[in-house]
Amino acid sequence: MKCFKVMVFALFFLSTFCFNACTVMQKAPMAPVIFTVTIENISDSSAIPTPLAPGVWAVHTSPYVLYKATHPDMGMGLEPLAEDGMPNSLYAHVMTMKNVGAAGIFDTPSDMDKPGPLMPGASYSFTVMGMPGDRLSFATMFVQSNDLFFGTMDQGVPLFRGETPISGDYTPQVMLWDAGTEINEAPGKGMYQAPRQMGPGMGAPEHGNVRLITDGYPPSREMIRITIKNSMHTMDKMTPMPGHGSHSGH
Ligand SMILES: [Ca+2]
Repeated sequence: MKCFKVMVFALFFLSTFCFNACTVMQKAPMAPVIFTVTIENISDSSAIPTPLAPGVWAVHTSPYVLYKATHPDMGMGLEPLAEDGMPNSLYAHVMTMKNVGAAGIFDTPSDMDKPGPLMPGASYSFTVMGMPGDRLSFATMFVQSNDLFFGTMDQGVPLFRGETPISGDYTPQVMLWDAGTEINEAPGKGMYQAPRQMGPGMGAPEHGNVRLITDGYPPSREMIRITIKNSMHTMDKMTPMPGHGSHSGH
């Protein structure tokens, strides 16, 4: 009788193991999903109409690749992006980070055929690929400022909920940040702000931290709109990425 019980237990164990093993073996690996990100400048009807500037995006696996709230600028190129709308330095540094799978520059407005600032009414658009666990970060200068930029929350926006890719309006997850590198003047009026200064890098140093900024500025949702749409295309259906300056580690 004891031997019979052992045999029953063994059969139960083996059948359970086999079921689980077969279940795992039958689960196909997930292919990367393509996301189209659109940044619309809707500031023309706000209290401070402003151009936006060419910016940087990154898809990454751990947070804080572009900046971290309450910490100083990491010295990787956020300052020229935030003060002068120059994204190349930040892009070059982000590309070298091990936890960044892909990065790029967005710089060509929807109504233009060459790179330039994003005027009110226009949009930047770019595509990224992501897998579960990936996050998206980007930053673009608020041009009528000394060192302000619109950017994702500092941890980045998770591109999946579980294994489901996100899609929709993600404006609430994009904020107005102060890079903490240059003293602020009144928006749209300062002589050291990009439209009026004599050259890049001008203005009084701030030696502050990257921080959210709200006082004296319209809500972000009145100035910028972010949509992220996924297409469940797999890599073998992928079309070439538009624009320049992107690489992929996936
Ligand atoms: Ca500042």
